[in-house]
Formats: sequence, C-alpha cells, structure tokens
Amino acid sequence: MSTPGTLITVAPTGAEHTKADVPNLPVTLEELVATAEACERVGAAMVHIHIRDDDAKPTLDLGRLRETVAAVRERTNLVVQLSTGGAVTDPESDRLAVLDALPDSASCSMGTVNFGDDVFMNRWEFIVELHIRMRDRGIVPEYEIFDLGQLTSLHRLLDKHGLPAGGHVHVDLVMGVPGGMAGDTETLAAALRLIPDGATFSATGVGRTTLPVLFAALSAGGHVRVGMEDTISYARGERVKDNAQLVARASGLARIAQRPPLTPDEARALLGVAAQPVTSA
Ligand code: KMH
Ligand code: ZN
Repeated sequence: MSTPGTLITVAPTGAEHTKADVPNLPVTLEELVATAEACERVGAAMVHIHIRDDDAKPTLDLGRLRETVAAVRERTNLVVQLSTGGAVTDPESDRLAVLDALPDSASCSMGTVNFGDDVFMNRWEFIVELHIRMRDRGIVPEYEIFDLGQLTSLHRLLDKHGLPAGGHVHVDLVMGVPGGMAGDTETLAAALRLIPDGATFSATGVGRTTLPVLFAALSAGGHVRVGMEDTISYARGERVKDNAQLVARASGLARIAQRPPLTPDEARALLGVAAQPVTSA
C-alpha cells in the first residue's frame, strides 16, 4: 500500500466556515485560484474544491463549478477534485449534478454521519448513483470515510458495482469530525485493516486532530490532506495564515519522513487520472 512519495491534497475552503469568522478563507474564484497556485508551489498535487457564491455562502451552481474547474486547470497543473459532499443542506440532485462540471476527480462519501450538530446524509442508493455516474464520465472518485463502518460499505460497493474509473481505489480518511471516527493513531491503524487490497489512502484530521493524523498517516505509508476546510488553527492559540502554510508544513514533514511530495503528474499516475482531462460527457 505504501508508495515512495506523498500525495498532498489541499482542501482550501470547505462549506462550513464563514468568511465573517475566517476572513482569510478563499471564497472568490480569484482567491481560490491564487490559493491553488500558492499551494502547488509548496507541494500540493491535488485540490479538493468547494465553491461559494457572491455572498460567500456555499453553492453548487453548475456554471460556477465549470468556471472554477477551467480556471484552476488554466493556472495550475493540480489534479482538480470537486466536492460532491457540498454543504449538509444540499439536495442529492445538486450533489449529483456537480459531476457535469467534469472534474478530474470527485469526492464520494461512503455513508451518513452525524456532523457536529447536523447530519451529513449519504444514502446507499445515492452512493451507488455517484459511483456509477463518475465511472460513466471517467471521473476518478476519492472515497471519503468518516467512520469505520463506511469501509465495509466501500467493500460492498466495489463487490456489487465494480472498480471506479481509472481502475484504482483511493480512500480519504476524514478523522476527528464530531460524530465520526476519532483522529488518532489507534483509529487510523484500525481503518487500515479494513481498506481494500491494493487501495491507497490519505488521511486528514479535523481541528486539533490535524497533527496527530498527519504524523500517523505519514508513518503508515499513507498520503495526506490538509487545508482550511479541516482546520483553521496552526498551533495552540495561533490561527492559520493561509492554506499554503499548511501545505508547506505537510511537505516538510513528508520530506523528513523520506517520502517527498508527489508532483501533480505523479499523482495522476497514482490515482489513475487521465493525463488529458475529459471535457465532454
Ligand atoms: N461539507 C461536508 C458536509 C466532501 O467534500 O465530499 C461534506 C464534505 C465532504 O466536505
Ligand atoms: Zn469537502
């Protein structure tokens, strides 16, 4: 399962933080693309994107998503991953329609989970629909795992419906969500026992679990996701300056672990993402 290099994904925005609370959150197209450029310079190979509207509120507007995919492709070489998770309030129809923006990759959350005071709903039939539509469009999924039972669901999905586009299975363990699995080494080790043979994994720790999960993932031969979607604290009492600061820290630790950051092209090869993007469904 381990590879020599580390895939670093940046999740710069998310759907939960408000611009009022986090003024340095990238919410406009220009802020997002400038962030993506800065993060690529310091070692990111993939960007996990949620977008905002003119009022900085989360949106799944298809026109904006298409414009975002095009702009990030034009100004970076990053693997472009769109969130199909959206915000907890987004309807399934809008979440499925995200795929019409034809990103290189998209998230596919593997089950329903309490999400702080909310519920992040992912019905089985919806998961299957995402998986199949992604394969039809040549979009490589990243299976988002919030709790251990969701890895059992992933086995069920692959057994019943086959491998995804690209033929490779890549999982992201999203740890430390209030309502999901804990973000610590013991839980990561438990998750690794359940990951499908041949799959790669990355991990991200939400909030104060960011560093324990980063260290645990690197030591276990995994990849990492960092970004302001998942944490806005850099250290105790110190706010994150920008996403590139988090990526730079992860890159430094990956180098110390003798597993330097993968380039975007190396990440494409790892994930089974086509060198040339699919531009029509
Ligand atoms: N915003 C969360 C409710 C994903 O991007 O696919 C869901 C989420 C997962 O962030
Ligand atoms: Zn997300």
